[in-house]
Amino acid sequence: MKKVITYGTFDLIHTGHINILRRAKEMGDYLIVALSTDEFNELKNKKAYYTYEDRKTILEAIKYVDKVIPEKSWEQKKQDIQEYSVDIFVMGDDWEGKFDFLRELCEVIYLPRTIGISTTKIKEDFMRTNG
Ligand code: C2G
Repeated sequence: MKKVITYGTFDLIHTGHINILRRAKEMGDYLIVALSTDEFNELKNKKAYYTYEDRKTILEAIKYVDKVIPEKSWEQKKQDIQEYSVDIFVMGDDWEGKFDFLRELCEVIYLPRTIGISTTKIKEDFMRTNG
């Protein structure tokens, strides 16, 4: 069984997230999503609208997602890959090159981001029309 992993905040789920989850799943048989906790989001200077639990519930309802684990630190990726016997690590290409050190453990693939959509844009558009 080929196992794939990806990481992120996945707040206000949108088609950019769905596209990368679908493409990541298509690369294997089992997709793990390491979901940034609320505390880790603070380290990323991100304030998610939904709590970790709500973002986890939403992700678990997506057919491409087989397992959701917490992302608590920048340093856990090697351990996760070994613990879950991951074959492929996938991230959007805004992270191009940042995780190449994982190539000693698994395949590392950066996928093109979906243009024109982001959680930040959703929030800004909403504020502009409803602010
Ligand atoms: N993404 C995408 N297209 C978009 C928006 C996001 O392909 N229009 C991808 C990102 O490239 C990322 C994933 O969706 O691979 C999740 O995006 P975020 O929730 O913004 O994740 P991020 O904050 O980049 O967290 O340790 C890694 C970090 O936790 C990544």
